[in-house]
Amino acid sequence: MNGVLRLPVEPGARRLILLEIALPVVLMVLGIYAGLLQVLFRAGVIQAAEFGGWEYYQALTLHGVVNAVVFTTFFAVAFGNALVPYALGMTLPLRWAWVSGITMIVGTLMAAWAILAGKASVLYTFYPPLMAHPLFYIGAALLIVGSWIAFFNWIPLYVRWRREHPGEKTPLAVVGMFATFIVWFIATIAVAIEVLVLLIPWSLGWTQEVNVPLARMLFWFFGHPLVYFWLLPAYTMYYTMLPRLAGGKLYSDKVARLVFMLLILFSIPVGAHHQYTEPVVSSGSKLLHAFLTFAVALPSLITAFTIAASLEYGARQRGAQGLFDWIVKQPFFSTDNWMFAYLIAGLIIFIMGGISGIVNASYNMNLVVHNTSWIPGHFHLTVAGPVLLAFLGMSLHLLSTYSGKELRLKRLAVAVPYLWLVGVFVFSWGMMRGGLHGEPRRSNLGLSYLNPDSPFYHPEWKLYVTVTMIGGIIMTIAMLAYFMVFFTTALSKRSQEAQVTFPLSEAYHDEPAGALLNFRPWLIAALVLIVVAYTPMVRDVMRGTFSSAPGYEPHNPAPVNQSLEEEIEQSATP
Ligand code: HAS
Repeated sequence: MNGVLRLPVEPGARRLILLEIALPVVLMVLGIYAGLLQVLFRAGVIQAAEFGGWEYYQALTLHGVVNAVVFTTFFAVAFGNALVPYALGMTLPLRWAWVSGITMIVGTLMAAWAILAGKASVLYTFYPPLMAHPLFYIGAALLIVGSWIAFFNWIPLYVRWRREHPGEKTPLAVVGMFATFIVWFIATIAVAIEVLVLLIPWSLGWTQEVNVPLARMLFWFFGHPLVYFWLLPAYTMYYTMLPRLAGGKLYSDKVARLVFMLLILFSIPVGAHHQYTEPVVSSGSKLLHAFLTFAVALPSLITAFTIAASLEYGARQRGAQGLFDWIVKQPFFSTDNWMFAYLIAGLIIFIMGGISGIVNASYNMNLVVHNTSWIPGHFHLTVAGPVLLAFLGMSLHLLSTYSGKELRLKRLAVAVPYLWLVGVFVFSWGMMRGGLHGEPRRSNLGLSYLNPDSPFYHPEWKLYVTVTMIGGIIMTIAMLAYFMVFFTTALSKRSQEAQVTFPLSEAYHDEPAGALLNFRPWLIAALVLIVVAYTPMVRDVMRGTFSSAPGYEPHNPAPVNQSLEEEIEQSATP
């Protein structure tokens, strides 16, 4: 792209970033295959016994962990390792960057072994009393620690940049990536406590039981900000790159900074909206978290208008007239500008993802949809919408620039996001309609819902599970096309020197940003809000009367630890 700064890449940084992109893409081949099995099973095309040697929950765990946790975390670190030094005009300190990358890889391999060996079929939420092999938890902890090291490695760069550029605004790309990792760091402290204090000692047999409500509260303290950790790198691309790809400028740099700060403020204190149906959480806590959930939707609503204004400005620069001409004048199918397709398709999907999120957040409506297939419908319109497509697009950009290889099969590359868009809309329609008719989110009794022998036999869901399957097949085809583009490019000959370059946008006008220039007040306000929102939750959990449970494996229904059952039997014996 013309006028975009191109910088040479050190060989160490080049190898690291390519590794951090390629490893999760390779694992994703398994993750996508496991997703295809789910839709075929729901529609009754295959039975659970036909999961290619995997057990149902094992395949579902693989699908969620690889696609939603491993791919996203590696991507965010690789993207930050490339973007933060580039935007600051500095080079990445390599020693700690490698320590971070190796820690993440070792952790991922440990967790992958546990899942593939059938010793960690606990899904990506790893709720106790489902129990996994200790290596699964240790691997997850290492993945997190590795990502922290990457973040800590950028901080000295930023501090030096501030010293050398007094009075200048921090580049917006750096604000976006720091917001991502501030949210991630705070959120992962809770899950680190859950894993280190509750789950690892329990899975090693050092403790006999685990406090389930406490573990769930700690998980959701992490689990909701996790979704903004996924979303924020995509927002960084929308604000800092999409306006330029659309031929225009960012409509308001100040509003972009406000959005990032609001996401630091509101992303965390909302975990109870995943626990509306849990009796241990008081209605007061649920109400407070519900209000805060509506607050966290605000930065996304602001984003919708700011990005639309930037797109309109770009199209008018290229001659769009009248009220709606700017919509059709976007470079939807440009092969020179192929990343635009990934970002715009994700945004279109997110309109429906956002609406379904507001439904979930509303207590009364949540009671209708909770634990039904509506919820996977919602999250495929969010994490598998704007997030996945932005990450896929950027992974191709990083692959191409860091390897010095021209992107291959460009037309196919542009088709991928639109094919995915069609697939995910069809899939989510099936899942969400099915959910409204009571189709469960995840349950396995060995037989599909369309099998008359299944205790879950529901012929009226046939339409929904069939539509879901069609959507899932289209999504799989889109991913096969992506893998073709990725691997064909990776295996092609180098055509130029490796370089780092991003199409960073200019702002429409230079606005004073005041309190938005400094992270500190927002960070302090976020910590205060967390204390306000979580003090009553901790009190609720501590007051709960039924708190501990022995371990359980879904495909091995006898509790791993028999003590509670024995206790119940003994107390029943006269
Ligand atoms: Fe969510 C459950 C509420 C956003 C992911 N969510 C989940 C789960 C996941 C997930 C994975 O309140 C399941 C967890 C599990 O396993 O149990 N969610 C919300 C709300 C939002 C929201 C209020 N979710 C996300 C995002 C995710 C994500 C983002 C991933 C990245 N979610 C919930 C709730 C639950 C939940 C409850 C629990 C449900 C239950 O009972 O279990 C909001 O942040 C959404 C705000 C978004 C908007 C949309 C703005 C639109 C934009 C596009 C503009 C388009 C343009 C294009 C400009 C308001 C920015 C123009 C087009 C042209 C052609 C020019």
